[in-house]
Amino acid sequence: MTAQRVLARADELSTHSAREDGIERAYLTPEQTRVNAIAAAWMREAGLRSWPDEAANVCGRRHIDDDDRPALLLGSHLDTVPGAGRYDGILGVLVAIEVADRLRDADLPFALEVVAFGDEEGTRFGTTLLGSRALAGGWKDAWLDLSDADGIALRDAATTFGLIPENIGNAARAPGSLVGYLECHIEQGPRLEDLDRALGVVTTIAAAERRVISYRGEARHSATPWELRRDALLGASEGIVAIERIARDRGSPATVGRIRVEPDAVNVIAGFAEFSLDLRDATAAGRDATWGHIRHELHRIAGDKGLDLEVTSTHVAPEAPSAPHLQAAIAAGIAATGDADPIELVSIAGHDAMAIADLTEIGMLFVRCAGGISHHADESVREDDVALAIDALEAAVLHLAAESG
Ligand code: HGY
Ligand code: MN
Ligand code: MN
Repeated sequence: MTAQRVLARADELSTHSAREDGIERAYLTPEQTRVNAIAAAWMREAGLRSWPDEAANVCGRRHIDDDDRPALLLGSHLDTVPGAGRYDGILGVLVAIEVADRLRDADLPFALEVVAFGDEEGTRFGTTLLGSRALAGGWKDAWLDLSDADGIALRDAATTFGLIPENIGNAARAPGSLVGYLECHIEQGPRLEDLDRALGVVTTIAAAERRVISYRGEARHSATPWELRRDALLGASEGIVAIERIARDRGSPATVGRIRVEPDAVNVIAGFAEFSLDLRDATAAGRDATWGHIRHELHRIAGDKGLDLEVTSTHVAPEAPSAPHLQAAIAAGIAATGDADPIELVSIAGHDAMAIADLTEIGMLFVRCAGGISHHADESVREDDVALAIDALEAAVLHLAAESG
């Protein structure tokens, strides 16, 4: 029953989108306002007192936890990338609500809270994990000056959303107010499916860095002789192919997802080309070593083609290891569903847990998703896997309760 409800609720949330042709729900948008209200109502139905925090996250705490005991926090995010699937983030919030519902009257040695973060993807303002970093105490007021593709400053988007921009940092939870954070999330990779497992334990979340890289040459007529050209788009193209070669050889996932060219005209040699780079690795050291090789090649290309190279880092996150006792609790939860030898996985995808790791210890439960597909409308999960995920997360909470009882 509850897995069916999770899938039905995911379908309902998917209808709140900025676009007609698919799912897009960014931070501080009217779509987020709507899904936050719905999630808050579902939290209340599950026996939680719910409230919006100063950073547009939705929080919930069991009614019976009307004291100031530290809480075990369960959650994930409700924002999406453009053209998203129905389950990235959303599944984790809905599974957390189901577990809270089942444990609404359970006698636990800690309080139980649920959170729905508002900006895990970071696609609107360029940096990511804004909601979870605010809750973890890492908010930077400088982010208020970030702006989106339409030139809307975060400060103004926050005001329009109903926040007080100067108060966003007050979402910070006191150190010691949490005993840990557990996040259920689709794997966003093919490993569980390849190994025919429904669930997996995350050992660590990969280190990541996002950059904006640009080449500046000279816009010229497309009749310009080759030897007189300083073609920024050609430089960027060669750089992007080099990034793939170097990152692949070194096993560091790298993605160039965006490129912008000026003057962007058919018969004009590009004077300017700017592209994004999302670079990851199981460790920050590995990520940085791969970047060193990439940077060297980008500079070589600039020299060869007479271009000016500029690189700006827009987001950096170290690897986030799961705490051993929380990994053990997740493994015990999976074992309680009948999988006696739970699979351990590194998460190459980033998660809010990376931000929460600055405040408390983290653990993650992965759920099989068809073909490992994510950040795409074809994202899908099986109802029986969702049922196992709810059972496993509930069992993990009870394992922690028994351990710390
Ligand atoms: O980029 C990521 O890995 C996450 O989906 N935000
Ligand atoms: Mn996610
Ligand atoms: Mn995502």
